Parts: sequence; C-alpha cells; structure tokens
Amino acid sequence: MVKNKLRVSITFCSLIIALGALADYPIVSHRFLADPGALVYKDRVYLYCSNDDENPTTGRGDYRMKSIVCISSNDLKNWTDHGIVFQVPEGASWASRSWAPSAVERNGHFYLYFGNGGNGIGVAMSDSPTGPFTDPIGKPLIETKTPGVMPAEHMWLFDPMVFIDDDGQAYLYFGGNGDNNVRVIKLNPDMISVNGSAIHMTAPNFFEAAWMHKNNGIYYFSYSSNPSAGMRIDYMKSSHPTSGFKYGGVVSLQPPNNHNNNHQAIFKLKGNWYQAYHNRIVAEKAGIPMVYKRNICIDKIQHNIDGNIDTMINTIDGLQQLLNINPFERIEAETFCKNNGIKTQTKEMGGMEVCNIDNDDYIMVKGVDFKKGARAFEAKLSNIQNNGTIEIRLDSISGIKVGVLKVEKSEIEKKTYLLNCKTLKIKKIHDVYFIFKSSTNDPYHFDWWKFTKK
Ligand code: FUB
Repeated sequence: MVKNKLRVSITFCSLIIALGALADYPIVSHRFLADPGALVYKDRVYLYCSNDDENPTTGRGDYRMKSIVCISSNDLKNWTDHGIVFQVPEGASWASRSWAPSAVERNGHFYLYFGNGGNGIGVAMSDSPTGPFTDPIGKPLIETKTPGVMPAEHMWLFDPMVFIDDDGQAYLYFGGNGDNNVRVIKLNPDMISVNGSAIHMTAPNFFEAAWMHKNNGIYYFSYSSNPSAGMRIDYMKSSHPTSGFKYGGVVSLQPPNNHNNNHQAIFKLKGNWYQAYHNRIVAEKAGIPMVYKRNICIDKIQHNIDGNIDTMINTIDGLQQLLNINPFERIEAETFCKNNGIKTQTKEMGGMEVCNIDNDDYIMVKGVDFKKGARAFEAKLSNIQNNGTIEIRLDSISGIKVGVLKVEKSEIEKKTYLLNCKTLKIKKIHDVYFIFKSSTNDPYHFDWWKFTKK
C-alpha cells in the first residue's frame, strides 16, 4: 500500500510504442497486472491478478482496481490472456474494489477470494478457472466484525490467501500492516463460510501479501516485509498450519525495477517450485509514473534438504520452456510469449482476440514443434476493416519468411473469416513471429491459428 506522488502524464500512443521495446520477460507486457495469486490445475498455472490497467497515470494516481484478470500457461513461456474473469460491482454488488486475489479448486468449483481494497474480503465462485466469477453470498466473507479479526492496530483487511491442506481442511490467511496483524481462519467445506474465529499469528516486519505453501510436510508462511525491512519476501516455517511458526529467512529480495510494494505467489508445477511476483519494469521503460502500473514476473525457487528456501535469483529470461506448442491444433491468438504494440479484448461471443493492431506490430509464439512438417497455415480473423497481410517468420522478426496470409474482406456483412495460405516446408522447433502489415490502424482482429501438413 506504499504510495508515491508522481505527476507525469503520457499519451496512450507513446505508451504502446515504449512497451513494444520489451524483451521476453516480464511474462505479460500488453497489460499492467499485479499481486498474482497462483492456482495449478491440470498441469497448468493460472495467475489471477489485480488489474492495474484500471489505475490512473495522471494526477496523484491510485489503486482503483475493480477487476481481476487471469493469465495461464502450461509451458511458462507462452501465456494465454483470459481477460477479466471477475469485476465489481457486477460480480459482487457490495464491493467497490477487487485487489490481490487468490483462487482454489474444490469438487469441480473454483473459488476466488479478493480484497475490497483494505476494507474486507469477499469470495466469488465459478465452474471454470477462467470465470466468470460471481459472489454467492452477497456480502463480505471477512469483515472487522468477524470473530478474531480484532483487536488489531491499523489493520489492512486484505490480501487473502486460500490454502487446502492434505486432510481437506481449508484455511484463509489474510491481513496487513503490522507484525501482529496476520490472521488465519478455517473455511467450511462449502468454501464460502468460515468456521470459528480468526486465529492470530505474528510475523516479523509483516506488511502484506500473505501466502501459504506446503512442501515435504513443512508449512511455509511467506509475506512481504515492511519498507524498513526492504519489502523482501520473507518466510516462516512450522509443522502446523496455524501455529508454531519460526522465522525461516528470505525467499526473495525486493525485485529489480520494482521500487515499491512487493507481492508473491508460490506454486509447484510439474515437480518444480516457482514464485510469481510483480515489478514495474514495463512502466519504467515506458517512462510513465510506475507506482500503480505493475507487471508480472516469474522465477524458480528451491527448497533445501534442511527445509530452508534458497533466496531466489531474479532473472530476465531464466526459465526453461516446459512443453512445445503443437501447431497442428488450434492455438488462440491471445497465447504468446512476446508482443509488439497489440492489445487483447473479449469477443462479442465470448473468448478473447488480439486487437489494436498497427503496421509492424507482432506476436511471437515460442518453441513451436514442426517436427511433423507443415506446408500450410490457416487463421480466423474478424472485424476486417481494411486489407492487410500477416507475415509468418521463424526465430526472429527478420527471420526466414515462410508464408504470407492475405487478409481481405470479401463480403460487406461478413463478421469472421477463415483464411489460409501455403507456406514453405517447415520442420524442427521454431519461435514463430506473426507480423501484422497494413496501411491503416486496427485493420483486423486475430482470433486463432493453426498449421496443416498439406
Ligand atoms: O495492489 C494493492 C495492494 O498493493 C495489495 O493488496 C498489496 O499486496 C500491495 O501489492
């Protein structure tokens, strides 16, 4: 909740140009996202994030987030943008903010917990990890009057973290702004009501970003330390989920290019542990006031044999791709590793598409496996306003051009087009660049693509 007063303004156009200059990481640079909450489901990590696109860059700035955006990946290099999955007041009429979420799956239902700013915690539900989520109880789940929350000095009632233990008991960790302000409360199996009073926990230099994970029978409570302690992510360890915690050390230092609040989510995917967090490198590079414009990063963490966590090393591009992309299956255009200049939006019929396309903008999809050999390309385009092309290049923006898709509107009323073109014979594994060409801005929207063998 640390705030700086910056008074710089920027045009939307120059922001887009500056963002285009970014390299591989942060993992998503076409949106400002923060406070990740991680859910691993069916070998895929879903990150639920505060939507910093909603925060003003003019005036004093502020945290005005009223929606949660979800991104997901099963390879940790290409990320799918699922867009807004929950928003207030539409999804929870009593709430005016939705900050720093955390999500969990139980019996085929997905539960999303969020802070109404620092003034209470809500729950929303969906049958899909990508929403839409709505509030099933019509009121906050945790308020100051919830037994056990008070007494507390200057409590920030936010940053919920939901954790289900191996015995099926669910817990909600939350709180902020003081060593004695950590709280944990049991949830009933319905996940939308509490069981008993909140238990008081303490953590040295506790500021915000409560998180719980369990490895080899040890419970790790991690959190952001306060500004005097450097806003590191520290952790405590215990053999019990709600008591007996002792300080363990530092999961990670204040990330580079962050300069302000820190917030982590620790998760295990395909046998390895990772930490998602935010910094402010996208806004910094764009030269805009950065306090309220954060972006998501990710790095690997390691537990030692003695149960301690090695202090994480922040990298620009340190993770291995876990899985290659199969180009013979339909791939959504909003799944990519790098981009230049584009945006994404929700389609009229639901689902997402790439939009805001200008000449020479691109998306890059990493590690596409052409070992079976491709000879042709097809793509679904919509909202064609002007003719253009999509150049398909391999491994760099100036790499070999293997095909050119002509995008032409042939019927006035037609809304979507399935278009195709021949390509050179493509073999082996490549990064694929789709480079958009047109003489006008936003000539078409890009929905999905695939390659074929003939
Ligand atoms: O995004 C608003 C607040 O900033 C979060 O709730 C805190 O964890 C901090 O990141």
